[in-house]
Amino acid sequence: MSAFNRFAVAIGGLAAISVAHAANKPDASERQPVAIRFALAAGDQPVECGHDIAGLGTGGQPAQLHDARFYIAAPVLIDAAGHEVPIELEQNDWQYANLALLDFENKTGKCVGSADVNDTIKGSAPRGRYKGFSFVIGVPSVVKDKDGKDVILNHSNFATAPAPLDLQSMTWNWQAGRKFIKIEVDPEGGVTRPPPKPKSPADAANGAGAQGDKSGDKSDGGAPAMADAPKAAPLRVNSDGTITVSTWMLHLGSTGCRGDATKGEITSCANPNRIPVKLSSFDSGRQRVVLDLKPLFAGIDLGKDQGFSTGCMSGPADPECAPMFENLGLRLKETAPDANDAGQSSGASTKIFRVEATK
Ligand SMILES: [Cu+2]
Repeated sequence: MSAFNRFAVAIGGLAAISVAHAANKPDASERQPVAIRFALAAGDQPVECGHDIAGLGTGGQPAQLHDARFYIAAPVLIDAAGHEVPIELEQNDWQYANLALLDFENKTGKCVGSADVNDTIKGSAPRGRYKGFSFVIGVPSVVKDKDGKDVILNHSNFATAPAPLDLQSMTWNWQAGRKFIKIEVDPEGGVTRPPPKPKSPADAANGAGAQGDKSGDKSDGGAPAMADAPKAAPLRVNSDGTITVSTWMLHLGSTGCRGDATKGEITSCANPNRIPVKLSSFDSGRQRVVLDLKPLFAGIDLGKDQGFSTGCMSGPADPECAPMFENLGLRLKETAPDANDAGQSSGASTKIFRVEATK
């Protein structure tokens, strides 16, 4: 080890100690800027709107990106001693509190959404050397502001929420909160699926926009009700009664939420569906974090959907959510009745992120 490196490690150790004793916050001169880049790929190919993506899922057909956005929270650097040091995020249109939105769709090709993209989180951390990085996929229910007051993040009204929580397209409904991950692809030839079930009279009575207690609506496999309506017209109706639609959708978010979010009651969700991600070896100066669509869609045939949402919208009964949640590293269902561990990390780390050198 060079003298320079020994010096840097010693400084890193001091920084970690001062954080461990966190009583006095290091002043600005003891902090360093942090920028962590993210990328979207399918194996070793970059994924972009308007370009065919090869090799996703078991069907073998190419697919085009339709949407690709996700929220990360609580970004943390890990030093050589294993201490976790929170990154303080800059506050801007992509970052609020300890939350950031990453956006890889630019509204070209088949991509919907907005022209803006964001692939980097920016902030600062105590000066030091760090060897790892961790974060959570998802939007926290509540964070504390500077005065120790609760700020509701997930279950807030997008129309009055600060950016990046102000996007209707990343919202399910007030009670269920945000879509943590929204990844949609259009496979060549479309997605063939059973026709949607006719609504029961009870559903009809509650109206198309019903919220509140409808979030556990079994007609969508338990996904938050109606938030993804209106459904696009099918590309075609097939002679065997199936329909073919254009887009396979992953919408991950909390389900089984209770409490009246419109009254500011903190809503609790049976299935939080937030994913902890830990990259034990990561150098933000030379590497970036890749969300890899190949492991995300492993074991899934994008050309066929067996029921409920086209794709997986976090519904515990949706057939496509079983392999998808396994790939995400989440438990789709409780391990035993009343175990209350559905929607938590399965204990296996998520397969969808990897680290690669920046070019
Ligand atoms: Cu499905």
